[in-house]
This record gives sequence, C-alpha cells and structure tokens, in this order.
Amino acid sequence: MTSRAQQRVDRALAGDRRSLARAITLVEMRSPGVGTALATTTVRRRAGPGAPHVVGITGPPGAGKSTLADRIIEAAVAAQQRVAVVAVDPSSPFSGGAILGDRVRMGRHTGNDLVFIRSLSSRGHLGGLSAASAEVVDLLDAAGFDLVLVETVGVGQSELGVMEVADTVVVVLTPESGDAVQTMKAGLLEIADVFAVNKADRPGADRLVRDLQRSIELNQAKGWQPPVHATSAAEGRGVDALLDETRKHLAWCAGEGLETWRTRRGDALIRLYLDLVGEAARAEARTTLDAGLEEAIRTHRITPHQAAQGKR
Ligand SMILES: Nc1nc2c(ncn2[C@@H]2O[C@H](COP(=O)(O)OP(=O)(O)O)[C@@H](O)[C@H]2O)c(=O)[nH]1
Ligand SMILES: [Mg+2]
Repeated sequence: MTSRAQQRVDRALAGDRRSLARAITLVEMRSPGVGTALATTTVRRRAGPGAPHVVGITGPPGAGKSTLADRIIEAAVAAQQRVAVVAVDPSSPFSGGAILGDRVRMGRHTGNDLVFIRSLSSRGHLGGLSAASAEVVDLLDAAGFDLVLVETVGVGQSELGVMEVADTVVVVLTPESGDAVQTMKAGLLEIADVFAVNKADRPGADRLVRDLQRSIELNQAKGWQPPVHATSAAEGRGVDALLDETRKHLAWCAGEGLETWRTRRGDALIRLYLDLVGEAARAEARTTLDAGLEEAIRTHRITPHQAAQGKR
C-alpha cells in the first residue's frame, strides 16, 4: 500500500508544486512519512557533489541575505536554472516578521515556474530545524532543482546545524555588523566558504574586505581559503562575481576538497540521525509520562533527573 506521504512525494517529484509544498509541511510537522519515502528515492547528492548546488546563506539580521537571495534567483533564472529557496527562521515559532520581509524581498519571483520559495519555522522543536532542513533539501534535490538556497540568521547551534546541509556557505556581513575581529570571535570563519561584504554602497566596506582577507591569511588554515567579496545586493553589484566564487567552491568540493565535502555531508547525516532518534525518544517519554509520574515530579517527590533515570 502506498502511504499518503509517499503519494505526495511521488507527485512532488513529478513536478507538482502543491504536492511539494504539502510534503514540506509534513516534514515541518515531523511526520515520518516523507523521510521514509526519501529512503528509496534518488537523492542526487548521495552520489557526490554537483547537483543540486546547495548554498547556505547566513549572517546577522538585516545584512541583506534575502535581498542577495533575490539577486541570485534572478541570475539563476536568467541561466534557465531551477532554483529553490528555503528561508529558515529559528527565532520565530510562528513565522514572524523576518519571513514576512522575505516574502516582500523575493516575492517578485513567486509565480515563476523555475522558482520555488518556502519558509520553515521552528514551531517549538529544538534541533528539529536542522533535521527539517536536511529532509527538505533532500526533497528539493530529488525534485530536480539545480540550485537550492538555504537562508538562516545568525550563528547559534541550530543555525550551524542548518548550514551543515549546504555544499557552500556564504556568510553575509556589512560594514555595520562589526569588524573582522568580532567576525572571527563569532566563529564565522569556521563555517564560511565565501564571505560577502554586503552594502558595499556604504562607507567602510572596503576596509572590512581588507581586514577579513588579512584575518583569513593569518589564520593559515589548510585547504580552501574563503574569498571575500564586496556586494551591493540592493544595487545588484558584485553578485555575479560572488556566484562565480560559490561555483568555484563546488568545483573544489568535487575535486581536491572531496574529503572535506564528504566529512561535512557525513556530519550532517549523523546529526540528522541523532536528531531523529532524539525526537523519537522524546515522543516515547511523553507517552510513558503517566499521571502518577507527572505528579511525583511536580510535587518534588522525585527530581526530573531521578525520573529520567527511571526511578519512580
Ligand atoms: N544600502 C543597502 N541596503 C541593502 C543592501 N542589501 C539589502 N539592503 C537593505 O537591508 C535591509 C535588510 O535586507 P534583508 O535582505 O531583509 O536582510 P536579511 O535580514 O539579512 O535577510 C532591507 O531594507 C534591504 O533593502 C545593500 O546592498 N545596500
Ligand atoms: Mg532574510
């Protein structure tokens, strides 16, 4: 028998947009059906880097990530590429302001057959966001998109998990978002494959570009050295050069950087596994939390710690 989720996935893979949107909603609700369907589906990235190119876009709120995504969509569509955007908003359990802003920012592309834009919100699930993003990206991969953009704010633990699904991570900074030293302290160098210094139409951008480049050189890491690019997403300047850089990074992943790419993919898969097992254990704990045990915890007869260790 084919499950409803399987049917949704089958239709989504056949190109039906509404089924794709519904399948993503199932993932968001942590319904296991889509994951089960994906297990027997051709997810191209399982074979190695190449297609789709999954590009993560992260950085502080207001840096211009969505505006940049909008420009990247524009360039991709001009090249007849199919592009999907997943806007992940960990801060808001009920898709709040940021996502609404994104609708406005990228809205002009909705209705274009080559473009699919979707937001994911946390809905109160800790860790569920990276798991949901990973499954949604697999779904978009199987559905045949050429380019998948994953936008998320900041650098907290859940965002790092979200960025792990990407082949290439673009960290977007602005002259206002702090200097190179702060960027390094925030751990952004570890996750950046490409830096975009956006709002280059404003003063201070050249200086930030130079300081970042110097910090990267001083860091003397092996392997891929993240290039730093000035962009003005608002004016559409520097975006093509930035895209070239992301493509070079993908080519590096497929060649010299294959081991690095495989390690990151592996880390993402292990994280997904642990998240899924964690979610299942939590659900199981909920169902075994009977009235007696709940009362015992609430009245301090036993501590949550003792209860978690099986004491009653
Ligand atoms: N001056 C200037 N403003 C920009 C640029 N890119 C984005 N913005 C503006 O910055 C604000 C935040 O942009 P948005 O893309 O929503 O940022 P996000 O929160 O990182 O997604 C918006 O008002 C944009 O119009 C740029 O290159 N130059
Ligand atoms: Mg945004």
